[in-house]
Amino acid sequence: MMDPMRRRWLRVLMVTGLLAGLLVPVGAQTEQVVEVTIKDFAFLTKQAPLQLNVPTLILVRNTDDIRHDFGSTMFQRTMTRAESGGVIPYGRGIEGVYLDGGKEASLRFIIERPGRFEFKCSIHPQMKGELLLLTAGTV
Ligand SMILES: [Cu+2]
Repeated sequence: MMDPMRRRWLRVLMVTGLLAGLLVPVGAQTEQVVEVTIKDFAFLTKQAPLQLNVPTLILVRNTDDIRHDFGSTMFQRTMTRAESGGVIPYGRGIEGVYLDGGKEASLRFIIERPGRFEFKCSIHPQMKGELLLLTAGTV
């Protein structure tokens, strides 16, 4: 038989553990991933609405034969880690990444402020897209 004092402590520990689990923000452990495919001079996106203050990874895949660019003014005010063709710029003020035909690139950052997340290809001005952000009302 377990003495009541000890049982009570176990219970306290269990509850504390559960609470700790709940209090850890999801964003501290996971990344929200957005896949963007470039095909026939267009951006195709697959995503759930992006949450603010959660690490975000955008994976861009260029399936065309020619060079494109994935750029957004969002990166200019956000610390961003980009990776494309072995080049890994990091910091604020990154405009975007260039992708040669058949290549992939990734961008990691945290969206800290609400607003529209629009992106474009600077080489082909008709190529534009937008990512959905959760608005304050839906959080
Ligand atoms: Cu382009």
